[in-house]
Amino acid sequence: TSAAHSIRTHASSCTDGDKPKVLITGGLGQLGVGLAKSLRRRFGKFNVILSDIRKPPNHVYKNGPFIFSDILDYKNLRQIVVNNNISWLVHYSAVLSAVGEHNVALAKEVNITGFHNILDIATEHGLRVFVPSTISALGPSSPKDPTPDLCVQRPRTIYGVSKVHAELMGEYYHQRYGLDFRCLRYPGIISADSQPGGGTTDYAVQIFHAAVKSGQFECNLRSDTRLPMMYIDDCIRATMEFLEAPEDALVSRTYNINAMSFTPQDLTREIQKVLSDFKVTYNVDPVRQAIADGWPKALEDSAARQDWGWRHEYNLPELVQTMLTHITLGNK
Ligand code: AKB
Repeated sequence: TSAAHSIRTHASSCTDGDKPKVLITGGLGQLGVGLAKSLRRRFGKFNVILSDIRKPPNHVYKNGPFIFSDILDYKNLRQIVVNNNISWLVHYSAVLSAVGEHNVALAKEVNITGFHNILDIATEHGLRVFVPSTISALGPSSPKDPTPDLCVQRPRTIYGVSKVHAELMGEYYHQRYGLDFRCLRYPGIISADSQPGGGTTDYAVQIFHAAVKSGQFECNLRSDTRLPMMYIDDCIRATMEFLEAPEDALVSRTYNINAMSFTPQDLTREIQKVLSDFKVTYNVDPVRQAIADGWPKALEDSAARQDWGWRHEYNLPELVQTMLTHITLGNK
């Protein structure tokens, strides 16, 4: 499409002078290190700062700047943005769906109060701000297969409520104050080198490690629970392309992105094509199952494909091959 073409033209015309300075919050979660790696390849090692409230493993320090940042500390966040001349902020700090249901007060503080700090600082300093929403922003009364960009959103988790809040607040700040707010609704993300923390889709990462390590896995969702999923490389590329999309290509500020959908049973069968002795048993966690039952089965993402050229590369067979190869090689 012409929009996709203009993104590529824009991206390849980035000169040294207009390279963004990027801050990633929640950088030690499932996605931060991978996104930092891609952003550094594109904009230079020192133009991308990873941050979190925990001390990272040594290799994270070696690969580029890492600093302490607490999104609940407004002054600290503002100082970082000012001292480092930050122009793009990728906001990955969040308490995920399952953990959020066990600690609503913490989820509310991090996901809502913390996000308010991000919004205010981004508006005050004219930053481009990227915040992921997810399938969690939909609920039992949303259309499920597929879920359009615009529809009923009545999630029943604090995590989902906070994601709807983020979508709406970001869009409001965009139209009210001109904030360059960008938001993608991610499916469950599957990665080999990084672990998710406390989500409902986590089984789809853990199953690969168990398959390689012990040949058996106890799944905490029912075998027929169909959810939208995406391999991390697709997620990072989507985020990079969306971050770099010219403002005039963006008809909307919140887009669905979709790749594949599968159930634990589909995933097990695909893994068994490679590891024929792999066995899965089921011990359903009622909290996670109730969450998953309210989520979409697939996201309708034609607007993302049309407006800024999104396309996924990994379907289930490629995902399984790639995950098993990475994990097997990583264990050697
Ligand atoms: C979770 O399961 O909570 C996350 C998500 C889909 O937002 N992975």
